[in-house]
Formats: sequence, C-alpha cells, structure tokens
Amino acid sequence: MRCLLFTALFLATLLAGFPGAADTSAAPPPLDKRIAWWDEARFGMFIHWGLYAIPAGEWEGREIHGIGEWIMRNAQIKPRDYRPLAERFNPTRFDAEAWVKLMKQAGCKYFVITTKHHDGFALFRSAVSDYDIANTPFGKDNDRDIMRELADAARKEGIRIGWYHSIMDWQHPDYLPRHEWDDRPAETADFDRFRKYLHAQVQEILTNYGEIDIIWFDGEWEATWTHEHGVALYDHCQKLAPNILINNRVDKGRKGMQGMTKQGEFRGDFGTPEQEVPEHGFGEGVYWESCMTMNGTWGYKAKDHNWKSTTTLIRHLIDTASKGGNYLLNVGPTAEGLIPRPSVERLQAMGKWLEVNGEAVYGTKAGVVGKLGWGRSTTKALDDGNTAVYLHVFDWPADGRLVVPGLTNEVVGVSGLHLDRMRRVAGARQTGKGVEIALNGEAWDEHASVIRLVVKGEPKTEQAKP
Ligand code: FHN
Repeated sequence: MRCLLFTALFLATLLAGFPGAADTSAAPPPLDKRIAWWDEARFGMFIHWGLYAIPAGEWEGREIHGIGEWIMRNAQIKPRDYRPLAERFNPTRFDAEAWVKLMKQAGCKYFVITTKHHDGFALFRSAVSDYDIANTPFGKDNDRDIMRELADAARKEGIRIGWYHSIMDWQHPDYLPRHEWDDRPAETADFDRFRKYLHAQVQEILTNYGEIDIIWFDGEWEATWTHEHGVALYDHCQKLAPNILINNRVDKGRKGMQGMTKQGEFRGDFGTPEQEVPEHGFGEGVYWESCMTMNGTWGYKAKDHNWKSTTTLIRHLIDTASKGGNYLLNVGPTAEGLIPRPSVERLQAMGKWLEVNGEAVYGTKAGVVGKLGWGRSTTKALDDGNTAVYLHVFDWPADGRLVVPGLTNEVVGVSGLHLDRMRRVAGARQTGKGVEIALNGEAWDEHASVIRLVVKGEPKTEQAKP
C-alpha cells in the first residue's frame, strides 16, 4: 500500500514538473538579517549518521581505508549489496534529548545532521523513496522519525536546526555518473528525473519538521550538477523557507576544500572551509564556517581513535572566531545511536571552557590587531561605545609582559576572564606602539587564558612600528 502511495506521489511530482514549492510568496529577508543569529552563534555541532555506522569502517572482514561514510565507494560496494544495510539499522539507544543535552553542555548553538549522505539513504520518512528510515527495524511498524525527534528536542532547548543533504547519490538509479563497479544500466538514467526527486526530498525535509534554520548541501562537485541546477535548488529552498540559510555547496562556486565562493553569480549564503581554518578572515559581511572532524572520519569508524585534544579543539574554535567565522565540529554516532565517549568528553570540556569564556566567542567579531604570536583576539562593541578586546593567550609570556602591537586606543580597563583571586592581571598601559599588559604568576587555563581589555571607543590600530 505504502509503495503504491509513494509511486503515486512521485508520479504526481513528475507530472507537475519540479515540485511547485509551497509558494510562501514571502520574499526572503536580506542576508544580513537572516544570518545575524548564526553570525553570533560561532559554534555548531555537525552529525554524520547513517547506514555506514553499521560497517563502521570494515567490509567483509577487511578494514577499509578512508572516511567512514565513504565505505560504499572505498570498498567498491554495489548498490544492491549496500542497500540491505537498511534492514539492519536499529539504533535502539538513540535518544534525541540526550544528544541535544550534549549540544547544550558543549555550548553549541546549532546542529547540522545528515538527512541523506552520498549513499542515498534517507534518515527521515520519505514519501518518494522506500530507501528511508521507515523501512528499517527502527522505523517500521511505528512512526519514529529521527529528524522529527531531534527537531522537537532541539526546539525545546532553543538550539537551531540544520539539515545536511547530499546532492551526489550513489543509490538512486537516475543519478549520474555511476561508480565504475556499479553494473546497473546507465542508459535508462534520467538526471532531470533525479533532480525532481532531489527537489521533492528537499521539500519534505524543509516542510515536514517545522521551521528549519540551515540547509547544508554537499556533493556538488560532479559535472552532472551545474550552476543552473544550483540556482534552481537555491531558489527552491528559499521559496519553501524564506528565512533559511543555505551554504555555498548548493551551487558550483566553492573553491575546493578552501571552501569560499569564487567571483560570479554563484549561490550560497556562507562559505564552507573543510578541515582547515583560513589563514585570515574575509571582512565584515563575508560569512563562513570551518567544518572539522574530531578524529579522522566524519561517519563512525570503530577503529579510528585518532582523537584531537580538547586544547586543539578549543583553539580551533578561538581561531575561527578570531577571523570572524563559525566552527562546525563533527560527531559520528554509532549504529546503536550513541555518540562516542571520546567525543562526549571533549565536547563537555569545551562547554566548561565556554562557561567561563563564552563572552569572548559568542557575538564577537574578528580580532583587529592582526596575527599575534602568543594567541588570538576577538572584539565586541560595548553599549557604552567602548570596545572589549579579548586576548586568548595560548603561550603565556615568561617575562610577564603581554604586548598587543598596534592597538593605539586609550586603555579603559583590563581583567582576566576567570575568578582572578590571584590578581594575575596587574594592569595595562598604552605605550604608543600598542598596549602592554602586566601579568603576575602563571596562566590560569591550560587551553587558553582569556584577558578582557577594554579600550576607549572603536578600535584604532596602526601598523605596529618596528
Ligand atoms: O564527501 C563529503 C564527506 O563525506 C563529508 O560529508 C564532508 C563534510 O563536509 N563533505 C564531503 C567532503 O568534502
């Protein structure tokens, strides 16, 4: 019966041409208005979860190299041999409220989860596909839906909601190009029919779960996906959800892993550097987010224990904020639905650091004093017209003098962002070449000790004199 229903729905979609977006007729607000919350948020959680968590990096007894969610490609698995994984997907320990609780503990303000990765499996209930969560032990004979449970839990806690959705699809019969070992007939493939399917599923994930804040496309790099396709998909999303943020991987303008959008009419509200923090920021009004793994894989791999330290993760967060960008840090849950313990520990430690130092990250703008040998800086305009310059000290100066070269403002005040019973920040003075801060004793935080320097008016800098 369900099969008939989705066939009818799918045919109706085809006949109607591209799914007529639910015409909201509301014009989208300008980008700077839509993205204001995101530009303040600075820190989100990426979640790569799907059938690939079942093999977890192994196939037919062999360990498979590469990132876990690419196992279908890296192990050269045919679609017909991969698809039965859906009959084993039963994350009995998945608890959306527990995941959202961890996001809060970590200090994440939004999350982005894979609704469909390149393997084509829909982690949501889809009326246009039977390769979806409804056809798994988890979703059969009930109406459980991972996207709904996560969206409901996140809204209760004020966490913003993002869907990752792959354009590239290694399962759908109409997607081209195919893997060379995929022996299905390619002659019958119809890429336009695939695009209608893609638009139909995007319509499902943007209209079935309440207001969604971000859609994060990926897998746009193959030649079959064109700039015209990207423009049509961007417009489709904006019609369905006028306030939504759409990354630059919807179109063809992304400059590789460096992630920013090249000149031209390419669509996308923010750039997406991957596994790197750009050398510098891009100035006011250019929005970007660095996405990174915590170990060596996005999707869960049982044997990847190559975890980055908490200090590294906190300093990545600071580095992106110091350049005016966001940090999207990934977790890869297991097939049971658990976020790996090492990820949980690191996220909770990051949240502890943010409990004390969050004001130096959230709602800040890029640092104004250029590259600092001892750490990074972020800035925040204060209500009284003065400016807080936050100094994130990685390397505590042995001589007790912290110099902020080139900052020429009058000093209003200085303090450590922690319970400074020891008065380790003794004072600050304008030297004419910059601000010098006198420090007593040792650093108070192993990850980054943050000093709040308040200067008069808007920051004034000049090239630090030699
Ligand atoms: O191929 C994907 C990969 O699996 C992962 O989803 C990352 C995350 O941004 N994006 C692509 C690689 O650039």
